Amino acid sequence: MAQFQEVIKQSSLHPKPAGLVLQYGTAGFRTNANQLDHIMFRMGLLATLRSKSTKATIGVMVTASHNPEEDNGVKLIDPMGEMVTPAWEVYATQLANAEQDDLLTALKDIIEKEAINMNQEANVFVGKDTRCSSASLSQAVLDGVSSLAGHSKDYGLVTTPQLHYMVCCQNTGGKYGEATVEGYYNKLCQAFIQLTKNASNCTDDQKHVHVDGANGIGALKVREMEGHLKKKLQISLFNDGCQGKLNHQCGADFVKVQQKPPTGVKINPGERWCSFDGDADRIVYYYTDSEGQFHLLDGDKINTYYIAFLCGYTGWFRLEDSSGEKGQMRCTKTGVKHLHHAAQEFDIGVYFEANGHGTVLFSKAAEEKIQLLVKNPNTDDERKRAALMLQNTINVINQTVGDAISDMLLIEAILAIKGMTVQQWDAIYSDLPNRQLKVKVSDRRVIDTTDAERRAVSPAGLQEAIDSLVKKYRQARSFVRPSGTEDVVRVYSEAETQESADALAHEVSLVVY
Ligand code: 16G
Ligand code: ZN
Repeated sequence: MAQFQEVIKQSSLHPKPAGLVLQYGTAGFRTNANQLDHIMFRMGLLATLRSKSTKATIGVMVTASHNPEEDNGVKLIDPMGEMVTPAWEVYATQLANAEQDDLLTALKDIIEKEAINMNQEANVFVGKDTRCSSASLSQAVLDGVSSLAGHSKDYGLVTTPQLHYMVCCQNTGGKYGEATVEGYYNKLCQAFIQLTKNASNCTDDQKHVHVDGANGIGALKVREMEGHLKKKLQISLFNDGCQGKLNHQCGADFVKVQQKPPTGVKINPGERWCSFDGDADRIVYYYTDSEGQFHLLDGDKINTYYIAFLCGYTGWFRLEDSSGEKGQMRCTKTGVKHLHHAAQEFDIGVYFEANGHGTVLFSKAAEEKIQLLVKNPNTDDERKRAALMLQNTINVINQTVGDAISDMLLIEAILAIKGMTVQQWDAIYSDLPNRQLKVKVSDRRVIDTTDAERRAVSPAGLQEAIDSLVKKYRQARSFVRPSGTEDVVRVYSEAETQESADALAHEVSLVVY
């Protein structure tokens, strides 16, 4: 068929190394950049098929997030800006691993299974992070799209959440916003400025945040955005990519896992700091106290802070689930797609991973209710104020996915509105001391878990062994699970003291090994 001639021709320029097998993991393909050219080309093909199948624009983001500079990766974005649906993750793996001569068969297999009309138009948005390898790899994606006669728009350097946002804007006919980076800044920054009008007597210190950009795309985009904030927020940017290496000794993952500030920055007591990861979809906050002690505010602290803030206003609208309950907690497996899915079931769903990835989702019904109250001339002042507060919160938040820039703006706005310091936010509750370790094993897939990855069901005896170790310590818990992004097993432990948490993590890692 003529339509596949171009695929054959182009794919020979992006050949697959024979025998190489890669999996579409928790957040797409991710490995050393020099193994990814054929994967990128093929994800261009797959995104084109997905676009034809959904009759909507699909996104392809070239990034390896918090991984080292040498790595790269790719994630597919579905029409509403969410992560691609699991059935298509399976296709992604099949297409990626088909040997060169079997590529057309694999492609046709998907076309047949999904009954795709190949005459349907296809549109694909492509974005990339600042890695050296991203330029040629995103070109490979574009080649894949064009070889199936799909249309593409190359957004160039954008954060992952920005690309999610563009896809959602495009597919909602502009209702979510304008599908441009400028439109993104305007929407978020205007909402931030509106929100902070509710902050009385904000001091200069309160308006000042220090950002560790992980030497990545987030740093670039914060610089671009700054002017839109009209001096309502002062940002001191560190690790802006001019000198340092991406994610090296800096960034949200480093700070969260090491529980210490980025290397080489001086944090004065009282200063408020945050770190982004390499594609700016995660954020963590921190500060040091007058004794020089480091304090981390991770995804859990952000989550609870958002909930406390929102609860202050939602009471006015009777936003509750059908069972009549005001609030509910759910746990899911690791990975944004699982959390996002669970949060969609609520009028207002707030989700975060401890690593700093999270956002707030508002149901259509909740948004409409809030809008009605804002517009209704009979709404009394107090209600109107609350409704406006929620409306601006909706506009500052990137509902498609966790977004370091958007989360930073909302956190900064809440701190300003509440007149709170980062220390006061931190004091809302205390975390138990905890430790995360990774363990190299010969085959991590032998570990299978249940109960949102909190209990191991195989290998036999593992959970019992963990249980008996946990019993040795006070206020202790420990979980193990295979990583979805690295060839390791993750061990988490917490206990009454740091020494106990460390010892427990160590002992559990010996059992896993
Ligand atoms: C990916 C996920 C993140 C998850 C992490 C776990 C997305 C966008 N990102 O980075 O949510 O926490 O994987 O990795 O889904 P791990 O299984 O190696 O700990
Ligand atoms: Zn990331």
